[in-house]
Amino acid sequence: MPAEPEPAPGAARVAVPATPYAFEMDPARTALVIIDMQRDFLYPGGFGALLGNDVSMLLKVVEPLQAVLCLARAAGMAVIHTREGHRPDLADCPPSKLARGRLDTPIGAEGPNGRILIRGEEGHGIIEELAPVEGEIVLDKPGKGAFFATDLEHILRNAGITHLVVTGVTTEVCVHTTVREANDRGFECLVLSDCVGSYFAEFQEVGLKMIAAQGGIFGWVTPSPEFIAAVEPSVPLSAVARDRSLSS
Ligand code: TIU
Repeated sequence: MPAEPEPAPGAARVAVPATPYAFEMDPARTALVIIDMQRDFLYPGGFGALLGNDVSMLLKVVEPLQAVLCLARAAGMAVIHTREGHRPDLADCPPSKLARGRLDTPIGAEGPNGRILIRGEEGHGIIEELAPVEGEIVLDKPGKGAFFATDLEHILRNAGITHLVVTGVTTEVCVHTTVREANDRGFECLVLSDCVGSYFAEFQEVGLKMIAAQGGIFGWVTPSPEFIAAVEPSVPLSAVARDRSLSS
């Protein structure tokens, strides 16, 4: 069995209280992954709404996720934003996905926020509240999982990332698919329960249970205040001072 990699010199090991037991992570080897916080899923007229969903269900994750993003930046964690979407010519969209749902306004059709789920369109963009900043990775993905047909695994391995804190939408679709893909590749995943959202209350509840059941079959689950309280002490004082001066 290869030995677990040692934490980088001076880096703190953090134990986040979680289900089914504490999630131990080193912020220097952990990435915050924010899945598909795009207008197409959160705003009226986008892909999520066209599928018949109540998009307001997802808005509740924005505020807790902003606090987590702020902390991850201060703690020096890698931040990865994903976007589900396709090339304007739809060459990367399987016919099965195009046909699914028998939509009047399918992927690629003109909607109120531009062409549905097409890269470069307004609706495809990440919402302002969680806009990526310089140095953060923005990963375009054609599927539900963030590892399928992307260079995510290569990026994570090159950066020495072993642990993922997974957030975004939707819990039982793109979040679940990504956590399952990550788990099979050996990444340890913590899902923040109030920072992932579903259009269906029952899927949210059961989706989270499925991750942490059976001793953590795919990963760990905890609410964001537990994560923030555990990671905050490892934030360098210089970053705290900078954040205070920015917010005053
Ligand atoms: N429809 C639905 O719940 N989700 C998606 O289509 N994509 C993501 O979850 N991002």
